[in-house]
Amino acid sequence: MAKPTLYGADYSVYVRIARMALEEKGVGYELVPLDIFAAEGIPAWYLELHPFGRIPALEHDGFRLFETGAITRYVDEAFDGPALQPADARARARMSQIAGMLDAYGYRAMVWDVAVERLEKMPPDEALIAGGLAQAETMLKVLTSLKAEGPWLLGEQLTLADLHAAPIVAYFLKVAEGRDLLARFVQIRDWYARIADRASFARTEKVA
Ligand SMILES: N[C@@H](CCC(=O)N[C@@H](CS)C(=O)NCC(=O)O)C(=O)O
Repeated sequence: MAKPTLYGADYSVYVRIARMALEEKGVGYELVPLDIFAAEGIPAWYLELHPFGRIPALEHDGFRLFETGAITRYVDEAFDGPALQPADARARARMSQIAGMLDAYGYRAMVWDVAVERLEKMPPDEALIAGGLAQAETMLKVLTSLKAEGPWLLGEQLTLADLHAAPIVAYFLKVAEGRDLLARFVQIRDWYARIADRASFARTEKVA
C-alpha cells in the first residue's frame, strides 16, 4: 500500500497524536512540514487540504482527511499492525469519550492557558493560568476515575485514548505547575511514565 503523507509541524500536539498512531501501527509515512503559525500565513494549497487551517491533515492514495480523531481511526483500520481500538462496545465508547473530553476540555486549558501562557507570554496572564490549572485538575481527576485497571487508560490494550492523551499531557508537563499537579494524580503519573517510555513517543519528540 502507498505511504500516507501527514502535513503538520513537529511542535504540534495534534500532529504528534497522529504520528504516534502511525508509529504504533508500524506504518511508514512522510511528514510534510507545515508551520501553521508562520508569519507569511497558511499557504493556499494547504487550505485545500484543511479549509479550517489547522494541523494535521492526511493524504493517502488520493484520500484526504482532517480531524485527528478521524485520522487515527483511519490509520488503525486501514493498515496492518496491532489494533489500537477495543472490540468491546463499552471500551470503544470510553475511548471516544476520553479523546472527545481531551479535545473539548483539556487541550486549550492544559496546552494554551497553562503551558504556552507560562512559557511564551511576557507577562503571562496569571488568571488565565489559574483557570487552566483548575480545569486541568478536573481533567486529571476524571481521567483517574475513568482509567481501567492495567497499564493503559483502557486496561491491558494500548489504544487511541492513550495516544490522544500523551502529547497533551507532555505539553502540560513543560511547566512546573503541570508537573506539580500531575504528581498528585499517581495513577495518571504512572500511566504517563509508561507511555513516555514507548518508542512512538520518543520518535515523535520535537527536535530542538
Ligand atoms: N480539531 C482539530 C484540532 C487541530 C488543532 O487545533 N491543531 C493545532 C496545532 S496543535 C492548530 O492547527 N492550531 C492552529 C490555530 O489554532 O490556528 C483536530 O482534531 O485535528
